[in-house]
Amino acid sequence: MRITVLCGGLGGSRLVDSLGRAAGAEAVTAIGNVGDDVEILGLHVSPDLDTVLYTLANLLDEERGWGVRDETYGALGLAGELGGETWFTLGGRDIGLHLVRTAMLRDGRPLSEVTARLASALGVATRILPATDDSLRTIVTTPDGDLSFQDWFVRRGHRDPVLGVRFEGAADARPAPGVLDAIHEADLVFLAPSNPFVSLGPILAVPGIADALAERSGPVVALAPIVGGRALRGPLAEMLAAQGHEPTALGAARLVAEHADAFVVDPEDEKLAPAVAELGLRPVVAPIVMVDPDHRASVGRGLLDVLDREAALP
Ligand code: FO1
Repeated sequence: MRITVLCGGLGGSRLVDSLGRAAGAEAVTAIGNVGDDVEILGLHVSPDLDTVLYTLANLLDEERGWGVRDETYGALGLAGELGGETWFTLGGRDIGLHLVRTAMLRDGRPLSEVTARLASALGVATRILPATDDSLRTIVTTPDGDLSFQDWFVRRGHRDPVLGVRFEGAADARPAPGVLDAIHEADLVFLAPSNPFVSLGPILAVPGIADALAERSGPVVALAPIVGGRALRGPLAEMLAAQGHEPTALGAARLVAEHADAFVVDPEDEKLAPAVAELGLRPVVAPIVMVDPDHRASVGRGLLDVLDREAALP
């Protein structure tokens, strides 16, 4: 069984981990968002790729949902004393990874190759591909003007209402090597329970990726990023409401309906299944809360079993 997951942020990395624990890490390919990438103190940071890397390498600070656990902040502290920017919290071990990534990028290696090398060095068997090796940056439009993603999310604490989102560079971006094949050749493609605006949106904006999903003969299965009216992490519920969408799993389903065949809701949202079906999506009900690493293998197995029973698998 070959599984490909389009993912961003914590929800995405948890799904990749859950499916890897259920089907084997080598069976899974993760296609990650790079719209959040940011240059801090001269270092290239790829937060969403790193959340997948750190989750699978068992290094993630699971409590915070980003960065490495048990970090120390001596490097950032001195950078601050010297007048460097400190609004983006980089721990010492995390900085080690960014140093190596940045050096390899400056040597002219593409982000996809750099990511593969980092994964291999960390003992991660799952293939992690950036959606593109080209520059693509998420820009958030707010009442105070346009902000780069991390300015909006971290520097300003995602308090500004989001009026719209665009992806700078997307029109000229090409899918990274292996991305389209991973979509075409997988038995099963998942759209992770990631924010559809700022995590899945930048991936789907890369020309060729949405077409590859549409051309598949096998199923594309999206997972609800909202359970019981709450996003498990992040500002999705507020973003849905601010843009006139229902802040529920159904509101999120509407945003991915054109790209998916099936939509999985948690048993807590079973009552939304008929409305999901009206969107032309096959509703699937299965536990999808993957917060606790010890529950992830069973969530992954449960998902694959229910999709198998519902004949959504080949
Ligand atoms: N999120 C924060 O809320 N504050 C931070 O200081 C912060 C630092 C950071 C450093 C490395 C990294 O990989 C992620 C980091 N994040 C931080 C998370 C990140 O901004 C977002 O979670 C993602 O971009 C959204 O998917």
